Amino acid sequence: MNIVVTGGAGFIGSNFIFHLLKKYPEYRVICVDKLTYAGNLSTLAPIMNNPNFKFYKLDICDRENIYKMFEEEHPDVVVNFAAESHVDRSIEDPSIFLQTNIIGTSVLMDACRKYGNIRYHQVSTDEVYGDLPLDRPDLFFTEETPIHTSSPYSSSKAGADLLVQAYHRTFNLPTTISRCSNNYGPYQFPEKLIPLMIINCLNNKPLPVYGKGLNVRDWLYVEDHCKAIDLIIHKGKIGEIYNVGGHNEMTNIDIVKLIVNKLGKSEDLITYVTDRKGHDLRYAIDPTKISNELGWLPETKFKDGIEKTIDWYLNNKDWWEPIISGEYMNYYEKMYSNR
Ligand code: NAD
Ligand code: TDX
Repeated sequence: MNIVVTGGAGFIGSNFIFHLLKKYPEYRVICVDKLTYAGNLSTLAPIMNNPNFKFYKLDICDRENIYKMFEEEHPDVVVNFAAESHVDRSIEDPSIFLQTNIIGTSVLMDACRKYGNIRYHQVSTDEVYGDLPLDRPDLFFTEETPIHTSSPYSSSKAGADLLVQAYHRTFNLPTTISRCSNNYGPYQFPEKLIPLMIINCLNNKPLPVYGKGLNVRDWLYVEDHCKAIDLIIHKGKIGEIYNVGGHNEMTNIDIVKLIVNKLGKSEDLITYVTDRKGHDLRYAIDPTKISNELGWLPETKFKDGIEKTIDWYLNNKDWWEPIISGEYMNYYEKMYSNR
């Protein structure tokens, strides 16, 4: 089996490639990544010489070269992780989100149609459902929850999801979509909550909590997300959407305090800053469908996953130090100074 994984130099895509190469040594994995600020080739260094792995530095919007890659590689399955993925950046400048997340998705699906109706999986997000109120813990996102987006990021992901459903209905393209909650684990870019807080703690820098820190996210260890996608591409029903989440809701402030305490730092580092515009209050996934139909269950408890993640950042400074000393510093200054 030849599997094209787009966005494989990013956080979840790289974890998914490691998962595939380990579990299916007979598969060929072809990674396509533009290497934006969020893509990191050093993540893939240990597998670059694996004969079952190939890397293409390529933009998913580049139709001509995407078609060439399909002609060379004959994929059986395409799993699309490639995206602009950070909500705060989408608020600063939405345009690249529309380009990569919507146009890129259509280019990949056109290639799938052109080269033999190839199986296509879209990695989407629970953010397409908008948010839930904080005072209704009985409510969860199901696959039937209407799309109702808040940020340019989530709108672009929702636009892509609608296109995927349209390509399935109109062209009979064999598609599936997964909508997962917040992931955490190794190789996550330090602009996202958990790695940002771990790294700032280690550097004794202020910990910028948006608003009052009471927004709720539903955290899932990245390996559990990878296992869910593995099940969907092998056993999922064509044309379907699967929600993925582990019923692990926490407020942001509780996450930050937990990290501070695990690292033996002072809570005085916590600094409340101006809230994110349009900030979603609560995400909470109902994963009943994927559990009942495909037997998926989250395996890593948050208390173990967060320990593994903190240990990973402690032991892999070589991975993140070059990131935070480069262009990221300009981003950080722009986002957080005088906030
Ligand atoms: P990430 O930002 O860490 O990685 C994205 C990768 O895509 C990077 O390697 C980047 O270089 C690449 N990329 C960006 N634009 C590209 C383009 N035009 N062509 C080719 N490659 C391009 O993101 P992530 O957190 O790993 O998220 C992966 C996917 O999962 C995204 O589609 C995201 O919407 C979705 N998702 C993420 C989470 C989460 O908590 N991180 C949760 C649910 C869904
Ligand atoms: O410095 C911060 N301070 C803070 O309070 C940052 C970076 C975040 N936050 C808050 C905002 C959110 O309520 O923490 C929460 C999590 O923020 P992010 O890590 O930016 O994630 P989120 O906006 O929830 O989106 C993530 O989950 C869904 C991913 O980035 C998306 O790609 C995914 O689709």
